[in-house]
Amino acid sequence: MKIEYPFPKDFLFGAATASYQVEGAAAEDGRLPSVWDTHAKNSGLVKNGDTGDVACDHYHRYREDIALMKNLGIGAYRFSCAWPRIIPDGDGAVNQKGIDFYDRLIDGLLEAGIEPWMTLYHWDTPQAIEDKFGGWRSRKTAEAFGRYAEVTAKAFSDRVTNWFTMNEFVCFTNRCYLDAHFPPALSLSQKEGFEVRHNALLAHGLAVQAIRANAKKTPKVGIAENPVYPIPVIETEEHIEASRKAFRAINSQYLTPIMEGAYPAEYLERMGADLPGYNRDDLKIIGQKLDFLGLNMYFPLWCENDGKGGFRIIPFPKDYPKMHISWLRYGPDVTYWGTRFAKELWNMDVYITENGCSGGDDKEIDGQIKDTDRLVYFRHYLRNASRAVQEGYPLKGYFHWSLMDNFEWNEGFSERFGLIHVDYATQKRTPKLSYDWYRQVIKERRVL
Ligand code: GBH
Repeated sequence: MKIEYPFPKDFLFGAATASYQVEGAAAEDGRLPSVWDTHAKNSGLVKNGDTGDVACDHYHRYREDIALMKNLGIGAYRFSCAWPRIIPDGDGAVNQKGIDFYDRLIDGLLEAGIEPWMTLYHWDTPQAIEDKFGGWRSRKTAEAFGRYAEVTAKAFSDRVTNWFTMNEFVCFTNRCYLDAHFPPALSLSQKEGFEVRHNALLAHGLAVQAIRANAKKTPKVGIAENPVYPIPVIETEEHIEASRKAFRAINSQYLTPIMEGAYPAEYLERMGADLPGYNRDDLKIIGQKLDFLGLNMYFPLWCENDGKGGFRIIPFPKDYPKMHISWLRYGPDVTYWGTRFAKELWNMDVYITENGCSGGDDKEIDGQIKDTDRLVYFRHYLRNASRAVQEGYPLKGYFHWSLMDNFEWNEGFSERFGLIHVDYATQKRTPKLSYDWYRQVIKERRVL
């Protein structure tokens, strides 16, 4: 029997980027600094002092990038809109030139037959919002975000149908205000951490409302979240059930309240005396039913039944296989189990909004990077995505992270996640072997 890993005709293949990571043009056409501009310049936490000032210069080279997308054959491009371009000081005047850029980008995509899938927020909060309100420490930031969502919906919803409010809650809440890792790199108290997360969740909910209230065509609204993925060590009912339970429990700070409109009791208990007062009515806004669930999938945690009705996460052994970037453990089954648990727990349609890896990208033959490391990763994560579809789980699409090499946050330009190589000195784009592979996969609609 020949084993195939097919995808149906309506399965959406795409690729993703984010504003601060690719656009550059940081001080152009009225854009004011975001917290990431400030962090890159002043914190000392970004490798080699790299910044997103120029990045891939996508702001000017988007036409060339769209041509590369078209040649790749993707049906959709997931990109993010920069809040500091649209409302540079966060809650004041709208900057028409910022809107004009996304108008050009969206029109260019549509001309090329590529659907624009817009993320409203991929971590680039206007610096003014941090300065005026204390960023996500304040409810005012959530309100300002709601207004920003209204402005973007009014501007783009005649052509954009599919929206993501936020990208990866943990990366702009806990990582920023508790772990001193991303801007503003603070180590606040647990109590303040809860408030930060609550305001961020509320901002998501207000944005969902704003998009639905202002869209010119019926929109589809979701998030692009990066939950933790416990997956069963052995595919037996006892370990599957333990892993499903773990998936809901471990993600109780973000995904579970968004899906269920309530903070799970275990989470509130764990907060104990650190639990601040909060407005319970907000949970109705936070938990509005979404049209789909976007999940960024990179690595799983291996999980087993602990024999006492609970679960146990198994730490990674010392030499567990990983990709180039230190945290990226290899675990291709995550695309299957992430989809399956989202369906079983919450009955949601799923899009994989990010999946990919950085590579050494050090083998070049005849002018092309032969990224067989990325290729083996990609092939096996996609096979598991195909398995989910074939078993009837509602996985509707896949976006590869990333279309091209870009500014990898605190790692600067030292980690390359692209299907397309970018020479930052010349801005020359060169498709890697994995780009050719994905192109063929999309053409044949099966994993090759
Ligand atoms: C995504 O982040 C981002 O959306 C995207 O912008 C980024 O470029 C891409 O993936 C690649 O990183 O706690 O030490 O085990 C992924 C964010 C970073 C979240 C690693 C989990 C685990 C680090 N992930 N993090 S650790």
